[in-house]
Order: sequence, then structure tokens, then C-alpha cells
Amino acid sequence: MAADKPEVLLIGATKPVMVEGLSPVVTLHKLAEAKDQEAFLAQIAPRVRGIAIAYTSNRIDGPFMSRLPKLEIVASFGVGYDHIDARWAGEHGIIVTNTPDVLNEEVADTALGLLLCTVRELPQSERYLRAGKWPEIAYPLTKATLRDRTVGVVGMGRIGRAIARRLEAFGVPVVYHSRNPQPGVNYKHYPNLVEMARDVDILLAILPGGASTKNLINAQVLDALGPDGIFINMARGSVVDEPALIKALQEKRIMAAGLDVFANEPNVPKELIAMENVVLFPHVGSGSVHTRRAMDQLVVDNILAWFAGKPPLTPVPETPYPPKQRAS
Ligand code: 8YV
Repeated sequence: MAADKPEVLLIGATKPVMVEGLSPVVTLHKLAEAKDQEAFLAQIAPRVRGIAIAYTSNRIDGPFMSRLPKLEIVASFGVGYDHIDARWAGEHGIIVTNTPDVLNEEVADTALGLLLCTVRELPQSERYLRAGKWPEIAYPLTKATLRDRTVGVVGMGRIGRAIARRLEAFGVPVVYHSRNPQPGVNYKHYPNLVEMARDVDILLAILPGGASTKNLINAQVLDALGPDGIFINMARGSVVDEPALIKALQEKRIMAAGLDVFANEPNVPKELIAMENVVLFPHVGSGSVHTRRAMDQLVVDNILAWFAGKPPLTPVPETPYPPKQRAS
């Protein structure tokens, strides 16, 4: 009977994998389809036991979750969950899940693509051909090459390792910065980011967003990277001080940047769009049909496991299983 099904709030786009996977088992309330979202929420709030998030822009914080007294699980799409106050959830007995691993190789592929595009000016040379300039004169030789560069990876988690493996295959030396050395990782570890930036030619950010990493890559780090340095961001816009990055690029204190993420997506600062030495991707790191489907499915599988009385598949560290007793 429908009334016995657990009630789940779907936030974000109505994705077929989620709707088809969840509907047989839960009653799905689609927030995006509500005319008056506030009234809709007020009406279902007392009964909602789960949230499925179809994309990562809505902020799910303590005040929001406390409106849902029966909330047990927030299953979020994406490996990053900086849009959720997971600590608050953990303290209040609510499980948060993300979608790790299924996107590692895709994001690492995109990272290498962005890196090559930025270093070898591939989008610029493509634009040059389309503009009909080739018959006049060949595209200029690129100042940069991957051949003489060391990459400093900022964050050496699962995706960072997949990127580093690819760089090794390219014959490019890798070092990394993270708060602590990662077990089982043999690349040189720098506890100090400025020191690493000084020693490398490319900084590649692939670390979680959120308060603890906000503006980690600041003017000082960019200056340590130096005028031949290239910055690649595959993490979150928040990990870099965006105005400082724009200034460093404009003043040629770094050579170039490749960015898949921005502080205020989907709005990209016009200064970045105006610069020729910057390659800009619209947050497409994991954006293939194949990988997005696997991520959607993992959201579904977490919810299904939970309401079948099983442990969630991929809880985040702040909300270990079994959860605490719910406290409002
Ligand atoms: C998604 C991502 O594109 O997994 C993540 O954390 O950044 C990407 O895979 C993003 O979550 C979409 O909002």
C-alpha cells in the first residue's frame, strides 16, 4: 500500500534513473515540480524520511534538516558533499551518503584533458583554425609543454590517485600536498603547500570543498607557483581565492589556468572569459551519460539499502553507520 512506503524528497532534476529506481519502493516527492516549494515542503515535512539529491547546488544545512523531524538519510549525488552540513547530520543521527569511486576514472580523464588543453593551448588552436587563420600563418608554438614539468597534486584521495597514475604513464613527475601523508602513496609528500608550489610547475587541485579548504590556494600560493606556473582546478571553486587568481593571471604572475569549477557556478567571471591564457570547462568532470548514470544509481542503491533495513553503501565519514539516536 502506497501509504506504507517511506516518503522521500527528491531535490533537483527529475532524473529517470532515480525516479524509476526509487518509485517502486518509496513515495517520491519532487520538489522541483512543486509550484509553491515552501508550501509543498511544509505539507510533507512531518513525513519525510529520506532525501535524494539529484545535483549538488542546493544547500542542505542544519535549519533545513531540522524541519524534517523524521529524516533518516540524505543520499546525495556527487562525490563532493560540501553543500550538506554532514557534521550536523551526524550529530543528529542522520546518515549522509555520496557517490564516490564510480566517477574516479571519468574525472581523472577530464583532468588530464583540461591539463593538456591548458598546457598546449588546444582549445585556442582549435578556435584559430575555425577562424580561418591557419592559411595565413601556422598557429604559434606553445610556450608551455608537459615535457619539462612536475605536477603538484593538491589532495591525494581516490581521484587524485587516478590522476597521478595517468601522469606517471605520461612520464610526468608527481608530488602532492595533503594534510597528512597518504598511506600507500609513494609520491613525495609536502606538508606545506607554499613549498610545494615553489617546487612544481603545475598545481592541480582535486580536494574536497567546504570551510576547511576555502581559499587554500591564495595569492601566496600562486606567487610561489610563479610566472611559468599553471593552475588546474578540478575540485571546487571555493578552494581557490578566485579574485586573487584573476589578478595573478592578469598580472602574468602565473602563466595560465585550466578551470572546471568556479566560485559561483554557473556564473563565470567575465575577466576569466576575456583571458586567452585560461581554459574554461562548465563543470564537466564526471559529465558523461555512463558515469552520471552510475552516480544516479548509487543514490538509488543507498536509499533502497537503507529502507530495506541494511547499512547504507557509501556513508560519508561524518555520519558513520550505525547512526546516533536522532536528536532534534
Ligand atoms: C558533479 C562533482 O558534476 O561529484 C562531484 O563532486 O563535482 C561532479 O561529479 C557535481 O556534483 C554536479 O553538481
